[in-house]
Amino acid sequence: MSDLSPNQDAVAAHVSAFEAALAQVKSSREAQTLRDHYLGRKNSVVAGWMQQIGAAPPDQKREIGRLANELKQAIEARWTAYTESGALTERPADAIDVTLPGRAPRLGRRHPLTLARERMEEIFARMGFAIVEGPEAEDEWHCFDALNMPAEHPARDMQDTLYLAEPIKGDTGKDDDLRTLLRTHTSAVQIRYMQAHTPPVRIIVPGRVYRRDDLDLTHSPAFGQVEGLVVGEGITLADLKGTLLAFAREMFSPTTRVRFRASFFPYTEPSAELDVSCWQCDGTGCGMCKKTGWIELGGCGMVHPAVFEAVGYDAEKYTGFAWGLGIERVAILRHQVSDIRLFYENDLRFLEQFPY
Ligand code: FA5
Repeated sequence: MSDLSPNQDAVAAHVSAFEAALAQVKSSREAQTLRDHYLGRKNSVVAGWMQQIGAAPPDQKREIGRLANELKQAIEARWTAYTESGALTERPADAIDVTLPGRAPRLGRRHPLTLARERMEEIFARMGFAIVEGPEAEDEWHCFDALNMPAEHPARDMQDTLYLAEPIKGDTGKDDDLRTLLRTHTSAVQIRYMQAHTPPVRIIVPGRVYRRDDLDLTHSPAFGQVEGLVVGEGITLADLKGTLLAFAREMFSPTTRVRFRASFFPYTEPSAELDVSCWQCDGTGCGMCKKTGWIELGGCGMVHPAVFEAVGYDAEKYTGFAWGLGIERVAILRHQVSDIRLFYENDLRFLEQFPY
């Protein structure tokens, strides 16, 4: 259309072609291109007509100039009307539409094992226990020797314990030839704490421990424990039982009963397994407690004098008790979870069932 030579009909034809094309454009970029085709400084319809003024015979120069101006003003007027109509302020495809309802962010929540650990911490903290932590990569002296488990003790066997290929030196306070392992229980921290503090001691030690156990319904090679240790003058087995009974009643139900079953740990004497009455059947026997009426929670006992000797405490003067409870075990029982593996699979359908 730019080849129409300047005359009154050509002005009208250009203007209506411009209007028709403008009605069809689909983006601001297309509209701009169309405008430039008519009004651009170079190679546009109007610029082409202006150029013809120079080459035209003198008597036509004026008329061509007038027509070019008329065309320019007509196109400009329509362009101005178009831009002022708001048609150009289209939204880019990826723009945020602030008028849409908001997308609610998914709230995170604490893991059921975290909830169980925090609940245990809270109950013992209220009883006056301090919360202490220790290293997961531990040396064999703190994990075994000092706990009255000599070199030939079966727990030190490669079957049970995960040893690091290279020992971590310098942190043992002992012989640097000691092997480093992933601690098999939180009892190692008892030793570290007693080495650094004099009695009275009243601590709990929550933490992760590692064993060469297979993953099954109730076992995992990595799991959590909450250790407890109380040392002072005149501490008795009755204190141990009272403490764990108070804990169990807070954790599970106000009518929960506890019982001690004779057991063996090299670092406690006497030693016991702590059972709590099944709160689903209240001791009459059900699937949860395997018809026994009782559920095992962990090990405990009175601190062995050999342990006090290892840390330099006077075993004649002080007595104490200790325990180690499995965190997964507590969570399984509290929430009636059928399979420990559910805790590790991160399936939101499972995790979202727990109150946070
Ligand atoms: C101990 O680890 C002792 N150190 C506890 C102790 C501390 C006794 C202080 C006396 C004084 P045991 O190996 O039984 O004991 O483990 C304690 C608890 O950890 C078990 O009752 C169980 O709840 C949990 N547990 C043990 N092995 C696993 C495992 N593979 N997966 C999940 N939980 C486990």
